Amino acid sequence: MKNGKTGFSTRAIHYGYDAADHQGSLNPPIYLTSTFTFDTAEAGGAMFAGEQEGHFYSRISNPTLEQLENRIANLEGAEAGVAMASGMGAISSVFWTFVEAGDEVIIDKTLYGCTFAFLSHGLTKFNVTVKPVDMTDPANLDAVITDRTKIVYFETPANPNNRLVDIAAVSQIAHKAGARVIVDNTYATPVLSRPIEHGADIVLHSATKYLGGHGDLVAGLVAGSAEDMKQVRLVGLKDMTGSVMSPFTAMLILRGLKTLELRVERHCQSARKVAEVLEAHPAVLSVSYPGLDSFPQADLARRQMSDFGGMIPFKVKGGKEGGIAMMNRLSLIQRAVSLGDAESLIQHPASMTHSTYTPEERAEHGIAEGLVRLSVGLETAGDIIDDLMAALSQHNAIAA
Ligand code: 4LM
Repeated sequence: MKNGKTGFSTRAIHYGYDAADHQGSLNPPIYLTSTFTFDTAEAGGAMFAGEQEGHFYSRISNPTLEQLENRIANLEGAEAGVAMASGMGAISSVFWTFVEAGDEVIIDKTLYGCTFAFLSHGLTKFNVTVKPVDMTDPANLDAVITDRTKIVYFETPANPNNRLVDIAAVSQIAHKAGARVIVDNTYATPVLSRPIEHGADIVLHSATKYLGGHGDLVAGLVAGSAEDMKQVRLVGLKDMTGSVMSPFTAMLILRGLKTLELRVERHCQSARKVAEVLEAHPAVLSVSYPGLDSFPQADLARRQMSDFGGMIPFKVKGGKEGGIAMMNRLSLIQRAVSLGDAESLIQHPASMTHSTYTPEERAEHGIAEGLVRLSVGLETAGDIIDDLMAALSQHNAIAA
């Protein structure tokens, strides 16, 4: 099982683990230890000097985390991975590794709210120039990129509006200018899209979402070349953020990965049905789902993704008040942020996940005040649809 040539689920279940090395334990043991003993003082010194391989302190590496890091690297088609305490821990650790004062970073206009806040309102305090551009057209990147640009960063599909970025086209432009391409693959997961295969350098995740998959943990993962991941571990993680994942959390994500492909298939199947029903409903103004023919980037979606995910942003009649009233009438679908869980979740980006943008920034970045965002869960699809239809039928009466 070590050649990486078996199918996705086989690798998600087995890659890099041999029970024979662990007294026959079917599942990897959890190494609950902060530190590791040295055979000799010289051996310890050699590890600190990077001259000898081995674990020496769990902020830097731990065998349970290593298991998970190797597995996500394999699933993303990367050489190596690093586990972090949260998606934001992963994002900030990567940026603190590769940028310094005077550098320039180009980001897509649509990003998860706290990512946008970290980059546009945080990193800029340290004399890093952060330029948001609309990367749905790669020509916009070409127009502003310079030899000072160190990182080109985007999500595809983007949170919350599902806009897509052409990874291959953007990577080509970025690489010509000598910049690293970093993709947040939280929405697509490696089941639906593997950005490194399209030319990206680093891929990262909020593993809190689909990878964990059960709404019971907060975690982040990064994958890329062995050299980049060494830097991320020894600079971003070890010294700049200390954003280390707990071994318990690593075990839960290893468990979640076993069913990742199965779960994502079901999320996609149900989301397609829900998106179609929503689009046909008279109280719904618009639905942005990459699997719908009405989706403006449907061709790119088919080229870059094997299916279209479980996230549905949509607008109902009555703007923000209309959306919020509809949310309050739901009973099965839970009002909560986060996504990728077994439970269907709904939230209002402008007042919740994207309240970190100013209203002017939201207007400029295409994040509508009336948008609601549904994360389609693993419940029976008909029950999710019934809940939405019940809420929308009342909505129709009120909106009329
Ligand atoms: C949410 N999202 O949207 P941690 N990257 C993407 C994300 O959606 C998130 C993060 C990174 C939501 C959280 C409340 C595309 C988070 C940040 O939350 O730090 O694991 O990930 O509902």
